[in-house]
Amino acid sequence: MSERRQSPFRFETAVLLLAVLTLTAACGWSGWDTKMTTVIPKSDFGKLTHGVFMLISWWTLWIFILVEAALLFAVWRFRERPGAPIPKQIHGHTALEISWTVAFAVILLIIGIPTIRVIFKTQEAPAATALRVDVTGRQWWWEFKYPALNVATANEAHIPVGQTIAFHLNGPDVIHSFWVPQLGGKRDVIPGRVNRLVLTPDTPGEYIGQCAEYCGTSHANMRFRVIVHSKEDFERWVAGQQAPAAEPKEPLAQKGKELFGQSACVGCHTIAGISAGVLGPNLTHFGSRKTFAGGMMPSTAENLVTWIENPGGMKAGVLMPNLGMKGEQSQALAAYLLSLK
Ligand code: HEC
Ligand SMILES: [Cu+2]
Repeated sequence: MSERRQSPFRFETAVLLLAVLTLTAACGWSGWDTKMTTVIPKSDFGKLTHGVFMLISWWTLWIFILVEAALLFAVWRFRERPGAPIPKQIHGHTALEISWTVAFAVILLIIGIPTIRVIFKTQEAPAATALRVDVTGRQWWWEFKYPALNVATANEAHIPVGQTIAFHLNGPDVIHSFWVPQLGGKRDVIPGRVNRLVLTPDTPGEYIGQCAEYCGTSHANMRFRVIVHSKEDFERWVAGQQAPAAEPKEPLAQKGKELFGQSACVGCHTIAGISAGVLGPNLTHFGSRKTFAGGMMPSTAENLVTWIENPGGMKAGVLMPNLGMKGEQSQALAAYLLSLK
């Protein structure tokens, strides 16, 4: 053993304490209201699951404090002292044992009953008035279809505030998981089965979603957005999506339209009135979306050119092939796609 005196507060302890203090100081409650938070829910579903989470957190916190306090007290009270006698030795204490067994059984009930209630509540069939959105999780992007509205889009779901939404989740290839931390989830998206997620968003805004079940190379790049609108804004969006594809006005975009119709693009992508491919996202109103490629890339002409010339360079493993488009070809295609508002 070294001669160095061991102080009870070692250097590492001090650093750890400092780190914890810095972290906690940085996050007031508003600091928690981030895009990926689960602790500031913005839907009834999110609030239900958050309620159970907080219930369990508070009970476990109190139990932790109680047990640690008792432990520290015992360590301090019965510490070894020169000349002190050995304390009275006790084996078994029926009353104590019965009472802590009962107390913890009661705590388990307090946690268990609301948990089971929430499990059943969040599995209930949606009301007939719910707006149905069919979600298809694919390697590695999300398709959103609104059967009652005849709207199809990708990676950016739009929904109205205060309206119950029934997401019907389906994945034709492998298992994915639908997760919008502030609104709800995670719910698995499983081939050969339709899972449901029913929620009513209560605050307009843009929420970030992410595939939460490893599904292959670009799993981490399988993001999406849910945009919660006021009723009027939602109706405006729907009207825009139901409109026929825009006719390009600029010569470059017109050239893009021609090229699109003559290329393999039509085999995989739908643009209403031009093509009906289903392997890739519907592009009829591509220009109305802020992002593409699973919510990864801002929809700018520059990004689109890079994508069209080499999709795999932007997104590993991507299922869109490199079709050898170059220079003016890819610029024309990008101009055309962006004109499809
Ligand atoms: C073999 C099928 C296939 C062909 C052919 C194809 N694509 Fe794609 N495309 C896809 C798939 C699959 C995706 C989704 C990729 C991802 O995000 O993981 C995609 C994504 C896109 C996107 C992004 C859409 C979005 O909203 O995220 C654009 C734009 C696009 N393709 C344009 C084109 C153009 C232009 C052509 C022709 C030059 C083309 N594609 C040819 C399958 C194809
Ligand atoms: Cu995934």
